[in-house]
Amino acid sequence: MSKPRVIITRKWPEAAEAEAKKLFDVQLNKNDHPMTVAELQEALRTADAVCPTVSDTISAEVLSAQPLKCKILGNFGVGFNHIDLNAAKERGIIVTNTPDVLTDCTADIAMTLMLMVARRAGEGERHVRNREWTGWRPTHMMGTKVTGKTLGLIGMGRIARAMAHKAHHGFGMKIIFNDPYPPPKEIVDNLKAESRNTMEDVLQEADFVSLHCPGGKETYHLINKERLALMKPGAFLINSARGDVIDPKALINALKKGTIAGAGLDVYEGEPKVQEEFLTMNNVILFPHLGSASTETRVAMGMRAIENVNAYFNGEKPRDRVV
Ligand code: 8YV
Repeated sequence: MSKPRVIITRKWPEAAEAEAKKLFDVQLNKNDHPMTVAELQEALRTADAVCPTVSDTISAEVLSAQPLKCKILGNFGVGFNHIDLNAAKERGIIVTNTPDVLTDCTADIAMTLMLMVARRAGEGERHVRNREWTGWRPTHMMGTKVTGKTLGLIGMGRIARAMAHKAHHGFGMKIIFNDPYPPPKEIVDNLKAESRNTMEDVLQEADFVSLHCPGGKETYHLINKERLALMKPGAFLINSARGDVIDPKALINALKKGTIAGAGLDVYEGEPKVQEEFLTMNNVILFPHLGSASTETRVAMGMRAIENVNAYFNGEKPRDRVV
C-alpha cells in the first residue's frame, strides 16, 4: 500500500521530519516560508493530511478548497484557535493537537516572564549591554520580590497547573485561580490552591496574574480596560496563552498610567506584529512566542502530530482529536 501524502506547512526539527519521512510520502517546507491561502488550499486538495502550525490561518475560506483530499489536520501545537473548527467539521476533516508535551516548557516561559518583569531583568540586561552600568549601589534597579507572593491564574488547565506547581513548590507562592472547569480536588490540594468564584476576584487579589485560557471568540479581549483597572497598581500581567485575550490598547494605557506595574508577553494580537508602544516600555518583557521553543519539546510536538496522523491512517482513533 502506498504511503499517505502528508504536507508539513513549516520547517520542523530534523528528528521529527525524519520520522515523518519514514511513515509518510511527505512534503516539507524547506525554506520555511509562511504558506499563503492559495498554498494551503492546494495542500488540502493534494494531501491526505496537512500538519499546520499557529502561523497558518486555516479559515473557512481555506477549508472551502475543492476538490478536498485532506482527511486530517494534525496540528503542531496545543492551541487551535487558528483553525476554524466548525468549517473543518462541516467538511468532515478531523483536527488533532499536541497537548502534554509542551506543558512544562510553556509554564517555564510564563515563569521566566514573571521573574524577568518583576526583577527588571530585561531592563538590567539592556543597561549592561548599552554600557550604562556605573556600578553597584543600594537603590539601583530595585524590582519586586516574587517569592511568597500571590499568583492568580486565569484558566487552570495543564499549563496553569504546571506553572502553579513551579511557583508554589519552588517559590512559595500562594496560588489562586478561576476556571469554569476546575481541576480535581487532589491537584488543588497539592498546590494548596484556592479557587475564586470570578475572574475579577483573582484580578483584584493577585500580585501576578497569568493568563492560561484558550484563544478565540469567547476570550477575545477578556482582559480589557475595566478588568485591568481591578488589578493592584503593583501587580504584573503575564500572557503566554494567546495575544488577543488582551486588548492591547487597554494594556498600553494601563502600563502608561501605572494602573498595573508591568507585563510579560509571549504572544500578541496580530503577531508577529508587536504594538509599537510596547517596544519603548521598560516595564514590559517581550518574547517572540517562545512558549514551547525548546528542542526537546519541539521534537516531541512533531512526534505527537505524527502519532495522531499515523493513528488515523492505521484506522485507529487519534489520541488528541479535538474535532
Ligand atoms: C506553539 C503554542 O509553538 O502550542 C501552542 O499552542 O502556542 C506554541 O507553543 C505553536 O502554537 C505551534 O503551532
